Amino acid sequence: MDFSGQAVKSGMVAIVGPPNAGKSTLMNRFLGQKISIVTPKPQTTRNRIAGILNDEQYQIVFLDTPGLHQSRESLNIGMVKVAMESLTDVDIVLFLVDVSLPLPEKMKEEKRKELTAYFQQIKSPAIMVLNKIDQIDRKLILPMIASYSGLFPFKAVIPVSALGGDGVESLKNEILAWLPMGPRLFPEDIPTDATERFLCGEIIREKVFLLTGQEIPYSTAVLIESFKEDENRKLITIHATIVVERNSQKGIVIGKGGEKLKSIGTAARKDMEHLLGEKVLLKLWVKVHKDWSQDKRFLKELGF
Ligand SMILES: Nc1nc2c(ncn2[C@@H]2O[C@H](COP(=O)(O)OP(=O)(O)OP(=O)(O)O)[C@@H](O)[C@H]2O)c(=O)[nH]1
Ligand SMILES: [Mg+2]
Repeated sequence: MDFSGQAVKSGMVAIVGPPNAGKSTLMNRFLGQKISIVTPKPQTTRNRIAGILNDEQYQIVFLDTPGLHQSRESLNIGMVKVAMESLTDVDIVLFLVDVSLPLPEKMKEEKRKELTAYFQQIKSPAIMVLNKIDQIDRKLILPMIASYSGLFPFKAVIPVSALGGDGVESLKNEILAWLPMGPRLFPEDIPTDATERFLCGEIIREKVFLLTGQEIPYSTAVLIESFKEDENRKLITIHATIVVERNSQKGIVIGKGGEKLKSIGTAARKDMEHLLGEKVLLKLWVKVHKDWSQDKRFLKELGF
């Protein structure tokens, strides 16, 4: 089907909010496929990633963003900047919070101020999304809606479970009610603006988040060194480097007898094969780039 040129409901919808609120889970749920990586640890997402939902009547370009938080670290400052920019230059803002955490009136003064300061930066119609309602007693939902409605003129406050799917259809209808008419911003057959290379790097990062502890996930970056498909696209060979900040971290990522690196590689390869629909040969290296997260040039390479 060719929808090109036709005016439909079309626009950019930023998904913003504190780390770990479920932003990436929500985007994947809308798309019905995994584009963004998801882990139980905060600050998983580092870049802005578009997920594009097409229908005859609309094209919604969701923008998954890094979690909003306060930090003095160069990498984190870069991540928050990406998210803050998404509060302004979009058609709709979805501000996501985790309802299993304290309500605004129960938050520490400092936290509440931080939250409301983010709201003040919003320049587009905004919808407050109360996520993880599967985690709380249903009776608490109405008072919660009242509580968040009082903080900012949200167009709507919608309770959802990004994980289970509850409320997500209502949220989509609310988005469509506020989306302007216009041409599609992307061809209708691509689910994301991210390259396969980038997504494969993210998959490796996800496995490092899931399979290592303490500071390792936050001290890790992934570089895809080469990405080659053979002629018939029967096999894709990917060479990647896991970059850490210190020698001791390199040892942890590799593990005893290389076991840890092997399990990261196996888990990543499976997801890559699912994403690419082909067999993947994945070769991983671990390299120390001392204090890379403070190195402006390296951060630029990573998109900051
Ligand atoms: N119970 C429950 N868990 C959820 C829900 N949505 C997300 N989660 C979980 O919350 C954790 C964080 O989810 P993410 O989607 O990575 O959160 P995020 O906001 O993208 O996090 P950052 O990228 O780190 O800012 C994961 O363990 C998810 O499975 C939900 O509706 N209910
Ligand atoms: Mg995320």
